[in-house]
Amino acid sequence: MNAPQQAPESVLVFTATYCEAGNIDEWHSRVRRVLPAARLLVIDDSSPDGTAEHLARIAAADPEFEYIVRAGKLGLGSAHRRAMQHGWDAGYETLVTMDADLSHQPEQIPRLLAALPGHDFVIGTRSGQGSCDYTGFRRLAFVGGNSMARLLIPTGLTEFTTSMRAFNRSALDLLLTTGERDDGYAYFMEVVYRLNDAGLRLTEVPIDFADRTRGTSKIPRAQIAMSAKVLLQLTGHRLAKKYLGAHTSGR
Ligand SMILES: Nc1nc2c(ncn2[C@@H]2O[C@H](COP(=O)(O)OP(=O)(O)O)[C@@H](O)[C@H]2O)c(=O)[nH]1
Ligand SMILES: [Mg+2]
Repeated sequence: MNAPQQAPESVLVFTATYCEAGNIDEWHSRVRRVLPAARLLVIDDSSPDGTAEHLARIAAADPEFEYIVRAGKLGLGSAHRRAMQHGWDAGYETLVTMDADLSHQPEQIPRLLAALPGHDFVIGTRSGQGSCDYTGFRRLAFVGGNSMARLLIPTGLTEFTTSMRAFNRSALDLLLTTGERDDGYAYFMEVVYRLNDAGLRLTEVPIDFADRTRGTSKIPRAQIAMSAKVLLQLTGHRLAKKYLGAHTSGR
């Protein structure tokens, strides 16, 4: 596997947690093994399962680990936005984001870091050389959502929804001024759209996604319908810009 090409201290690795008491210790130790010197950040939304107690224990033992506990379940998109602001303000060159439930493998972070030089944004793709073990409805939503996004928002990417990503400061700067509106999958799709629309350099690397083995999904299924609506709105924005030269916010 390729080694990261940047100084490890310039990398901030972020994950959001909601009820990940069964996963967060393993997430931390596996990320730490891969990036011994990187700064790690977790934003927890007052998980009722005691995730924050695990975070406190990890922080006591690892000086390069920090966590924020927010007052309530404010949502995944807003946790990612907060991490972007945090990474920007603290001057990190690179922000890596991923899920905490070990669906994204910490051992594959170096693939994203290796692809970032020459790009502003890297996403892990579960298509092509990548993989995804979803079955049933989740598989349908994953294949359907990403296929629709590929068709309606041509970026050259095959993945729009997963949160395993790396951003440089140009990407963070752009996203901190655009303010995506939706949470969950729609938020993740819109981030890709905004970066592409602004002419930033996007690329992808294959990742292997394994559905969680501990805990349950926290993202309501209604989010899938919401994502379809947002996808159509973004398509409208793209087409208006292309054919009418409209200055529209896409909202
Ligand atoms: N802080 C925070 N984290 C969340 C929230 N919802 C989900 N997460 C975390 O976001 C990641 C992805 O959520 P998950 O439930 O696994 O979604 P799925 O993989 O699409 O089923 C996990 O690390 C969750 O703990 C939320 O409202 N707030
Ligand atoms: Mg998950």
